[in-house]
Order: sequence, then structure tokens, then C-alpha cells
Amino acid sequence: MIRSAAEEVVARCLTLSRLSEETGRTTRTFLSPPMHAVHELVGTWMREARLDVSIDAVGNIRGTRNGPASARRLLIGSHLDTVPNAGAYDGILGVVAGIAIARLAENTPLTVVGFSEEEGVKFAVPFLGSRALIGTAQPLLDADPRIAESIRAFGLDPERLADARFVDATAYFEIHIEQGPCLEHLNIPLGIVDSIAGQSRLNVIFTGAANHAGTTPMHLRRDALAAAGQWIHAVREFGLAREGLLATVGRCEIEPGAGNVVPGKVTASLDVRHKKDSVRYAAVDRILESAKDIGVRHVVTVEPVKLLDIPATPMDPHLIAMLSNALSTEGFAPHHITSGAGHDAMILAQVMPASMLFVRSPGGISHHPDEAVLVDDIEAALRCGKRFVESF
Ligand code: HGY
Ligand code: MN
Ligand code: MN
Repeated sequence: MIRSAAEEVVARCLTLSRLSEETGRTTRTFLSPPMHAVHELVGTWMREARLDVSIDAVGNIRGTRNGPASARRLLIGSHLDTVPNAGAYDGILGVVAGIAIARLAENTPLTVVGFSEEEGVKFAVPFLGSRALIGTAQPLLDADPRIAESIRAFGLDPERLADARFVDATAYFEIHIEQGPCLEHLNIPLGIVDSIAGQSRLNVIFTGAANHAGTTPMHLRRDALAAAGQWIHAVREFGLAREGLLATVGRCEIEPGAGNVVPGKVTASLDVRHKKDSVRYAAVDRILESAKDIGVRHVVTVEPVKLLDIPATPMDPHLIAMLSNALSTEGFAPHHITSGAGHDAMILAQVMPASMLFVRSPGGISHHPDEAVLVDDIEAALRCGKRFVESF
């Protein structure tokens, strides 16, 4: 039964991966049109698992099985949005596997949630779905009216945001692909997350002066892209030189963006991660100092804009022990692993004990169409997840 459930989980993830806002590749950003079809399918699967389905004001879809009022309620979930040109499993696996576990643990009171926005692709605001669930999303909508517009365009009501708050679960559990090479390197299918690295996300704006590419002498230019390019190289060198630090410039907007115009303005993203917050903060300061120094040399001003600062988040020790017990009982090594990727569990951990179970990523690849899972590993995750859920 669990084997066929595992095969069905993989097939369902692949089905959802075809619901995309782009032809020929998987891209599903916050409340984009294909999320309607995702809600349809996930809602059907939730009802098959005898869960009552609802969709909240930011498009999180929830399947709830009520139990005796006194019952301890578990929240199982992950996210349904994706990065551009994504794989089929980042986030989606945790929702689909959660529904499968709800079917397997058929008498356990629980709620399965599919968050509508974790990646932060559309508005550079990650974790919007889970922040709505814990009741901290309103400032995000106040700061950027486009979010409420997207909610209305999808057919939902941002005025109902407060109703999305749901904190009376006793614990949160998220199954997620590792998105890295560690479990594969150790040749084990599962890992118990002990903590999630903190992350800083910023925009760094380089402002020089646009001018004619054919008439502006090289030594008189204030070339924003030349400055940004030098800084981007420095960011990589900085990260390479520090153990455990991950520093990435993933997006670069160039204005005016014509080949025959000296670039006047560049907005570059900066993503810095480390499992120790003090190291991460010091690294961000140094990286921004280097941007300013490089700016002086190019007569370009540099303005950092903070988008996200989320602290390193330990998972709940009691839940880690329960998960370790479930894996050992099912015959799997209860290997502990730190997550470099951010997850909704970081948000839920602010209001309830949180736990994560990682599944091996063949090839260690993610945020890429080659993202994969092994059915055997999904079967292992369902076995251990069922045992963990029923131990509540
Ligand atoms: O970027 C991350 O850490 C995750 O994939 N949202
Ligand atoms: Mn992701
Ligand atoms: Mn994810």
C-alpha cells in the first residue's frame, strides 16, 4: 500500500509540474493563473483523503481532518509556488506527501497546507503564505499594494487576511527534498533537519550616469554595470574564502538596458546565508562596504535595500527525537542535517514546534528542471512520516 502511495506521490508531483505560467517549463509564481488548476487538483486529492478543503485570503489551500476537540493537531505542509524553470518537487513534494500521509494515518486529526508563496519570486517577498498563516503578513501587504492587487485578481479578498491565521496546531511537520548533495553522498534516503541557516536578502542599487556608448570617453564614464560587475566578482571571492558562507547575486536589472548606452543604473540582488547569524551579519556588512568602495572608484553611488532578514532557526528538539525514533523503528539511519535552503518551517517555528524531514536529491540539484526523487526514498519518507504522525 505504501509503495503504491509513493508511486502516486511522484506521479502527482509531475502532474502539478505541468501547471505553469510558461510553456515548456515549470514556473508558478504567487497566485499566477495556473494556481487555480493546482487548487482544483490538490483540493480533490485532499477530499479523497477525507479532509475538509478551504482556501484562505492569500491562496494557501488547507485540508483539515477534525478530531476530538482535545486532540493534538498536527500541521503538515510546504509550498506550491516555484522558482522560474523549476523542478517538480521543491515544496510540492511536501504537500502531496502530506496528503498521502493523511490517507495512511486515517484517524489522525491533522491539517495539510499548501502555501501559495514561499520563494518570493514575484514581489521579492518570500514566505508570504506561511506568514499569513501565523498572522504576520499584513505589513507585507501594507508595504506593497501589488500584493493585494494580485490577491483580488486571483478572486480572493485581502480584507480577509486576518482569517488566515491558524496557530492552534501543536506542531508543524514538513517533508522536503534536500536540494543539495549530502544525503546522496552518504548514500542514505532521509535526513532529519536540526536547523535551518539564516538568510539575508537585499537589493543593491548602483547609480551612475547613462550616456552615449560612442561618444563618452572611457575615463569620463560613471558606468553602473562596470561597478556592479566588479562587485559581483568580489562577492563570489568573499564567499569562497569563508567556510560555510553562501553569497549569491542571482538577479541584475540594468537600466536603460540598451547595448549602445553606458548603463546608468543597476539593481542587483544579494542573498547571504550561514548557520550562525553573527557570521552572516558580519559578512553582509563587509560585502556592502566593498560595494561602496568599488562605487567610489567608478563615481557610482551604492544604495542597499534590505528585503529579508530571517534568523537561523533550530528545529524542535522533542520533534527531532520523535522523528529519529520513527526513522530508527523503520530501519533508517536517523541522520541529522542542517538546511542551507530556507523553508516555511522557519516561519512556523516562530509560533509552534517545527520539524523537517529531508529526502535525498539525486545529483544534488534543485531550482532546476533536473530536480529528481527516487520512489524508494518517497516510500521511506511515507513510512517514517506515517509512524511520526501516528506517534502524536
Ligand atoms: O531560497 C530558498 O532558500 C528556498 O528555496 N526558498
Ligand atoms: Mn525553493
Ligand atoms: Mn522549498
